[in-house]
Amino acid sequence: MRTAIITGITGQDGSFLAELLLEKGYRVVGIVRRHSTPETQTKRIENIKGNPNLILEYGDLLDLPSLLHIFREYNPQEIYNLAAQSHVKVSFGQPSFTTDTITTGTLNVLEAARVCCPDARIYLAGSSEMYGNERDSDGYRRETTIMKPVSPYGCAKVYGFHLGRTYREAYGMFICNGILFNHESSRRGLNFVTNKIVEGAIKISKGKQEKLALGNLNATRDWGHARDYVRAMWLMLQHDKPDDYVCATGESHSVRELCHLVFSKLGLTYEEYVTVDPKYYRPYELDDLKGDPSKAEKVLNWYKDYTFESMIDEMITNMYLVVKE
Ligand code: NAP
Ligand code: G4F
Repeated sequence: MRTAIITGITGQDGSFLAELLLEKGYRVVGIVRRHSTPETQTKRIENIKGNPNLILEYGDLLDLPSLLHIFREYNPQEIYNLAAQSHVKVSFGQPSFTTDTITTGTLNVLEAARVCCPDARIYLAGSSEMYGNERDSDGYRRETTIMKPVSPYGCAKVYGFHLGRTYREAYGMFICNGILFNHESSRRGLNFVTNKIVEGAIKISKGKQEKLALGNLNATRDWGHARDYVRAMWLMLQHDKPDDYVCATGESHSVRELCHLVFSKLGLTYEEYVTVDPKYYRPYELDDLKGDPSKAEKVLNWYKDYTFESMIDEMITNMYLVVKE
């Protein structure tokens, strides 16, 4: 039985990845940090918590001894480092914590692996936020596009990316950087724009909320489904050579288009309900994002089950059940 360790298992991606690996017959060890409300912390993995092949261990990316103990005890074949303070706007308000979890956190994971399980294959969660507003002349970002981030979060992710590349070359470790564009689902935190719009529109349609305040409506993003993107993480670690890959849909939509789509599916006109509040603006915005996933499709045979619209449909259906009449 292969063993995989997941940091960030209680997050959106960690929960989908754990499901995928359990289905594939792995023993999954999830690292969970200490919370004062453990009863709500594991909400996203409730459906798999009874699985005998799932083990949860307390640990924190900023606590190197905790990683050393867990890596030594379980001697994993694969490690997926997904833990992070992952909210871009929050990273302007909490730049130190964000930077520490992503930079020192990644360093700790790589060092713990180098000491305890140097042959483990490692996935590092890079982000399209690393590019900032740089893009190729055709508007797409690829593995070769310059990185010039515009947020503390993006800057820290660039460090993690280069650290992964450096450990791969310096120590011959099997390390892959995923450069993932935005990916969403019903498990997305409600302070990210997709689920915030879906929840707001449904509450308005049920008479529970009057208005929805958002920030920049003109920004565009390349939005895919998290279930498709965790499959790409796994595929990267199954390939015979470690490398870096962009995961994206190749399509982008503005926040305004997203509002139109969600509200119109509920029979509403978004202009009547959406207001703009500058408190949701970022000090420095990444205006538009579109990625070219050709390399992952060609080399890893990565495919996507969801379209933008089928993902939004699923999010609306699931949220509709959660928001009480
Ligand atoms: P998420 O839902 O915010 O989950 C983050 C996870 O990290 C949570 O489990 C959180 O634990 C954990 N965590 C935070 N700080 C930690 C620490 N110091 N030690 C241990 N665990 C810690 O994020 P996600 O959307 O699943 O994203 C997964 C990874 O992919 C992140 O690194 C993110 O930056 C990156 N990424 C995401 C996207 C996207 O569109 N989703 C795109 C590109 C890259 P709690 O549950 O206890 O808070
Ligand atoms: O949903 P968002 O907060 O996601 P963002 O900033 O693109 O970051 C996500 O994707 C990255 C990959 O590119 C990940 F690395 C990162 O961890 C995270 O998962 O914002 C999307 C867009 C932005 O342009 C933002 O300015 O929506 C705009 N927006 C407009 N109104 C809003 C709001 N964003 C949020 N969160 N809340 C609003 O009210």
